[in-house]
Amino acid sequence: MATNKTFTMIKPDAVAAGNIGGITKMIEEAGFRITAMKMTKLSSERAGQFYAVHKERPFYGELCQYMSSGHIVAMILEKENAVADFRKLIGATDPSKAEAGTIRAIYAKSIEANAIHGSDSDENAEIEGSFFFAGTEKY
Ligand code: RTP
Ligand code: MG
Repeated sequence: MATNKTFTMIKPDAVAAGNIGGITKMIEEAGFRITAMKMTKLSSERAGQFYAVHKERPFYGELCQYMSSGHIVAMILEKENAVADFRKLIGATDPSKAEAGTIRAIYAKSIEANAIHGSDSDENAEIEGSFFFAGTEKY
């Protein structure tokens, strides 16, 4: 059954470019409610744990390096049909293929430095939210 929560992370390229405000504005205007929010940094090891599903992929090493290159902003979001609606709002992984008006079409720099993450299932939204937020931080 679909839940109403998803997890997102504004990636280092977008934080460094000063786009936290622009991106969170788009998220809120699309009807998502931010219920937990944290600015932090990932070590390369923790970035590797977060993206462990990609550990056999050729881009894994670079991805870990990139994701630990600067601050990120982690958020838990609520909305009906949150996971699917949020993936639609962020657009395709490769910004050159992302639909106009999506967050990646507007803010991503490349297929790797693509501004934002969005969970791909309800199960992963729960796992990823718990990766960053303790139970008492998730209201
Ligand atoms: P995400 O998990 O970050 O929301 O992105 P996604 O589902 O759209 O894409 P995924 O296939 O899960 O890839 C995770 C992240 O790895 C980087 N990537 N680099 N160099 C490359 O070919 C490549 N492909 C993927 C991106 O940062 C991508 O978002
Ligand atoms: Mg993914």
